[in-house]
Amino acid sequence: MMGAARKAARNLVRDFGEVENLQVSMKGPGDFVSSADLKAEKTLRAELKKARPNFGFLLEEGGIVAGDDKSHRWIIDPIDGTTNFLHGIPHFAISIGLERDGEMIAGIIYEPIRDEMFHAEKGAGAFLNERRLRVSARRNLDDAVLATGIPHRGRPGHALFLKEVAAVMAAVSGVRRQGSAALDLAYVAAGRCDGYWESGIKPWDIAAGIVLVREAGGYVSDFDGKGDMMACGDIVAANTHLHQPLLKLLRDARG
Ligand code: LIP
Repeated sequence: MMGAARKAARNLVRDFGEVENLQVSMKGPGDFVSSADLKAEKTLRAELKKARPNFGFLLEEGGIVAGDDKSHRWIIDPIDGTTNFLHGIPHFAISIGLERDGEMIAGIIYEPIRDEMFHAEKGAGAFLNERRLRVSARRNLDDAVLATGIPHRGRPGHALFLKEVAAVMAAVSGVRRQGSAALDLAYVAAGRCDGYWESGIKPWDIAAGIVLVREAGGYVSDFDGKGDMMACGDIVAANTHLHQPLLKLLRDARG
């Protein structure tokens, strides 16, 4: 997984430097498909197929690709933070999750500009490069800095988000909208953010980050506190002390 990400990142970093020359085709309001995205996904798919020929894929651009091995599939976002990438904002990542029988068991999130490889495997811990990761130890929302995603033009949920962020910003030390769900989850695992929430998110945005947060000692759920994030597209991730208070704050705000 790490080798595939590093190989795809070589072209990605070059393309990032030439972002204005990228051929871009509109995939929907506020959402772009870049040639870099498609090239990266092609490299990732080829490398992972070499390593595990029978695994299936769920790809942001390529969709579902069934494998002979019905238990395992790769869940891939070749550029999480596509809008940042196309605007020349150096905050994006390659995200690869591995699912076994419906459960996420491994994930890597590679941020090539800073060369930060976040990785985790179920039962083996979470790491940033060689350093072991633990979620933050903050016990009170008052002291917390939380990450989130803000729905933009053409995305639903504007009114609901405004209720959520009104409640959260009145209760915490800071809210950050960084533009990459995968890196938001990696930052929770690394203790850089104390929590993260977002609605309307895609499985490939969060598949790897779910493993990272859990292996770093944090909690991940949907708004009901259950584990349905990949299906419903709602996610709340935080350290052990803040997950329940954040869930309650959001549930009360959403009514
Ligand atoms: C992005 C997510 C981000 C969300 C954006 C977009 P993409 O993924 O990582 O958190 O708010 O709307 O979905 O499209 O860059 O892979």
